[in-house]
Amino acid sequence: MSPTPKSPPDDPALVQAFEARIKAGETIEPKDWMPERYRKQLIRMMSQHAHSEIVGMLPEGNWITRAPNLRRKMALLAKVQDEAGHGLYIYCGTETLGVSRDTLVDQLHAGVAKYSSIFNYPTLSWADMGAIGWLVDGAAIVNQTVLAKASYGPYARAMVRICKEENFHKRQGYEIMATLAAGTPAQKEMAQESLNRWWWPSLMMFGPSDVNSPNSAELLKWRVKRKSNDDLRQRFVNLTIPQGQAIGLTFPDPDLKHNPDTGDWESGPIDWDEFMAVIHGNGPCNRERLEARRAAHDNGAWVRAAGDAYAEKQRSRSQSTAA
Ligand code: FAQ
Repeated sequence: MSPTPKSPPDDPALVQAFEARIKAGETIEPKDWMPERYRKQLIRMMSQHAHSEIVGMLPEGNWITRAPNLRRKMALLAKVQDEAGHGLYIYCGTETLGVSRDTLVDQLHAGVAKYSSIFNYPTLSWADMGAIGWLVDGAAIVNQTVLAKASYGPYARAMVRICKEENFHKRQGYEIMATLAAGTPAQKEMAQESLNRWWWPSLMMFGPSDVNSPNSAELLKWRVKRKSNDDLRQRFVNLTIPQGQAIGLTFPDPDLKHNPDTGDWESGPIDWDEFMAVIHGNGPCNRERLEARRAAHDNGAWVRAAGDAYAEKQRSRSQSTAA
């Protein structure tokens, strides 16, 4: 096999002009010149994000048929559909960088693309629908509100709309948790047990600590990221602890303490070995998630074939009317 051709090095004058635009707070659009490395970093990050939205449908989709009443079922169904929409916006945004959605989806199915660690944990109880909405969507909002100011226009614009929808998701989840926490002792216990399982993985969603985050420096320099992983994690902790306390739940962190000088809630150590295992394919549900995605793709082959046949029919019809 011949080696992949290397892109020519970027012209330093163009790089300088590009960085001046970033510094001036301008937005970069698909047809603008950009360094090859900027394009590659965006494809990496945006495609992982899109895959996360799509794989993220699985843990909650698992509970649609078991929702406790019609109102909950409708809300959960709508939420899971929203996540599919988010995946599609972000795949479209990634396509503006010159890579097709098919290529990205193939990378996911081949196990070479990452998606968020959080979706490799199982959903064991109804309370997990509350914990995911409250914590996972809550963490996504903290991260994505900042990405709505990212230097790449299509990504930033997708985030604005996505964040609006994530806000509903978060409230939907928090309401489930609040209802369970105010219910019978067994319901409250279900909510607490779910918080215990989801708390630490939610903190891991923000990525490795800043000292171990190889991509951050470049992404911060090019204003794709506007805040570091640790800063965003801290913001999420500060916002979330009072919300849990307000509904009478406790956090599974014996070292958690409020620092009156900084105003921060300080957490105990995160288990980075667990995080590494999960992002390298060895979390509790990695294999199951990928198998489910591959099966969904295979089972949808007839829909894609029907879409192609329809498009072909439309094309030949418009050609014959034009002739
Ligand atoms: N999981 O150098 P860094 C959602 C990887 S959407 C897996 O710090 P970076 C909505 C990272 O890719 C959730 N891998 O990386 C929803 C890199 O590996 P690579 C998704 C992770 O890019 C709710 C390596 O570790 N959101 O939840 C994770 O600067 C409910 C080194 O890390 C986004 O994707 C992780 N948690 O910062 C849907 C937001 N963390 O690529 C359904 C956009 C790190 O070099 C239901 N992404 N890695 O092989 C980002 O903001 C960033 O990419 C970070 C990582 C912050 C995730």
